[in-house]
Amino acid sequence: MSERFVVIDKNVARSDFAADVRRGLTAPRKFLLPIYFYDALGSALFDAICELPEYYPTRTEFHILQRHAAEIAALMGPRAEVVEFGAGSLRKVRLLLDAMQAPARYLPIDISAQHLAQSAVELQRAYPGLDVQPVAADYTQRLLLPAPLPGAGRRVGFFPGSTIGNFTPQEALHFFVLAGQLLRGGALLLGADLVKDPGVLHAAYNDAQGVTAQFNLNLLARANRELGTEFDLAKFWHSAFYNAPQSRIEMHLVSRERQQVAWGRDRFEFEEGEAIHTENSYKFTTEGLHALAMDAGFRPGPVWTDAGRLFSVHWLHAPA
Ligand code: AVJ
Repeated sequence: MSERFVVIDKNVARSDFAADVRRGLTAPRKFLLPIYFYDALGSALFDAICELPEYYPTRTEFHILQRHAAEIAALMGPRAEVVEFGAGSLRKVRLLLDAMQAPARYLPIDISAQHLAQSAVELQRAYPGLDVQPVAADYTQRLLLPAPLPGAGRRVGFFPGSTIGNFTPQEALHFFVLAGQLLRGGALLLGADLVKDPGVLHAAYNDAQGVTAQFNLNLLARANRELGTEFDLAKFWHSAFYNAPQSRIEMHLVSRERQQVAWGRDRFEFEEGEAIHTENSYKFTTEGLHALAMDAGFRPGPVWTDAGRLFSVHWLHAPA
């Protein structure tokens, strides 16, 4: 399968790194968007994060899915189609496909057609009988999916990894509204990281090997590579802390000194200690997550967690 088999959504938003960097670094409180973490190096660093002893979410979610795959597959029913939001978790969707009764189709949605084509080829090879139909689209915006196949069962959305934690509550609600429209009459299988001991959270985003710091600093390195900014990475440090009132980990890049960073003829000014906010990673309670989903018309179903209550996987019935 090559990229020409990817369905390209009409409105697939061209993300504009240069414009977003300019906007973020000229704002009164500087920020960069976490979507830009994931160039080739950033994606490799994220894969390394997932293997770290301190970073529990990936392996905990995997074990929850593994343990409850049969029950989840029963809820999905025969000939279901899986719509995955993002194309980054082939290992996780395989757990579902292996447990499902005659999965009809797999529709990964991702903004990167190239990334999609790659993972679709891999999955198609492993499941020759499965209809794999990648869709290049921005799932934070309204999009169109191919019509259900004749005789198909339920349409089930799959949004693992607690990627929903990168959204503000308002953006999360918006996501649920859009997903509800795509999954009408079906369901959403969602992974959400849980509120917990701040010490455990702190360790997960401040790993001893410094991989998370590299992942965060790669935003500046990427801007240097792709845009020609002149960030000196040694002059910024990785800061990650739990903001308890907002139930979120915040990541920042903090300037070690007063400095100017050149970008062509432009200069960005930093005070000593001034931060660029690079990510929020919201942590949820089951009640909080259900409240958001219900506001968008979803009806709560089973919730699965691990023994340590670190992570949760939710079955949410889509609006009829
Ligand atoms: C991919 C957004 C779920 O928030 O834990 C990992 C990204 N950032 N370490 C998360 C991330 C720092 C991750 N998500």
